[in-house]
Amino acid sequence: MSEPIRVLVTGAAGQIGYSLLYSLANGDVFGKDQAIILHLLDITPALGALGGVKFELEDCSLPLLRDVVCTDQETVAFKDIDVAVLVGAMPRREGMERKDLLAANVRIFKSQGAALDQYAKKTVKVLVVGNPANTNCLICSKNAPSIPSENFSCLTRLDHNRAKAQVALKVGVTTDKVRQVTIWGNHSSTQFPDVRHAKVTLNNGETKQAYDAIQDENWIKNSFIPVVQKRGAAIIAARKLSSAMSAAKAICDHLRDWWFGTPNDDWVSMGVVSDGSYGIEKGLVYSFPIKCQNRTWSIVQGLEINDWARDLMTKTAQELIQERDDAFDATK
Ligand code: NAX
Repeated sequence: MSEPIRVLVTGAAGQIGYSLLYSLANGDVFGKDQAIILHLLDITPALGALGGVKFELEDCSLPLLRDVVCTDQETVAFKDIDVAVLVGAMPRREGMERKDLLAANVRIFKSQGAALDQYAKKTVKVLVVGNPANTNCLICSKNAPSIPSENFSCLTRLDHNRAKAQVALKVGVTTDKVRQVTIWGNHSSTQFPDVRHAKVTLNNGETKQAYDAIQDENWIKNSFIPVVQKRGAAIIAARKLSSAMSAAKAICDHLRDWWFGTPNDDWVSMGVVSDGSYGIEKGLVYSFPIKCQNRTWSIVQGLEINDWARDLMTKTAQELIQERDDAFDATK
C-alpha cells in the first residue's frame, strides 16, 4: 500500500460534500490500494456540521481512510495536499447583485489560489466546482503562479454526463454505449453540448455516428441542447435544491479519469486553460474535449467545426471573456 495522499474538499459541510466524501474515502476514485487523508475546509459557522460529517466518515469504517482533518483555516487545509476539490463558494442570496456575487467569489478564489501557491505540493491537481466554476478556476490559477496552469481544471463533467444520458435515452441504449460527446465552453446555459462527433453502439452491436443513430436533427438542436444547457435549473425547480448526487458522481468521474487516464476510444469534457486550440482565446478556462494519460490532459485536436458550431462556441467564449473582465473589475 502506497503512502496516503492528502485530498482537500472545500465546502465539505455542504450538500455536494455530503454526497462526495464517501466515494473519495472508499477508494472509488484513487484506487482500492491508495490510502487517503481527507482535509475538510468550511467556514467557521459550519464547523459544527462538519464535525458531524467526520463522525459519519468514521462510522463508515473505511480501511483506506487514515485521517480526517476538519478546519476553517486555509493554512491547515492546503498544507501538503495532493488534490484539491474546491466546492465551497458564495451562493447568490436574495437581492444580491451579480457584481457583488462575483466580487465575493473572486475574494474566495484569490485567497485559495494564494494558499495553494504557499502550502500545497507543486504537483497538486485542482478541480474547481464552485460557481462560476470556469472563472473561479481562472482566478485561482492566476493567484498560484508557482503551480503549473495545467494542474487546474473546472467541472463540466456533469454536463458531459447529462449529454451522454440524454442521447442514450433517445436511442434506447445504456450510457456506456455513447462515446465522444463534448461540452464546449462555460459551465452555464451558454455551453455547447456537441454530439456531431459522438458515436453510439446500438443494441445489435453496430456502431453509428450519433447523428445517424438519432436521425432527428430537430431534436438535437431544439430539445437535446436546451435540455442539457438548462438541466441545472430544472433540478432546482423540481428539488428546490441544486444537483448534489449527480455533481458528486461527476467530480469522481473527472478525478478518476485525470488520475488513471481516459479509455482509448473515448474522451471527456474538462474546463482547462486554453492554449488557443479551436481559436479559443489563450488563457480562458474553457471546456474542451480532453484525453488524459499519466495524470496529464491534452485537448483532442482536429475535430471539424462548421459555421453553426463555431457560432455556439464563440457565444460561450464571449460570455467567459465578459465574466473574466467583470471578475477583474470587481476587485478594483
Ligand atoms: P451548499 O450551499 O450545500 O454548500 C456549500 C458549502 O460551502 C457550505 O457548507 C458553505 O459553508 C461552504 N463555503 C462557503 N464559502 C466557503 C469558503 N470561503 N471556504 C470554504 N467553504 C465555504 O452548496 P452545494 O450544493 O454543495 O454546491 C457548492 C457549489 O457547487 C455551488 O457554488 C454550486 O453552484 C456549485 N455547483 C457546480 C457544479 C458544476 O458542475 N461545476 C454542479 C453542482 C453545483 O451546482
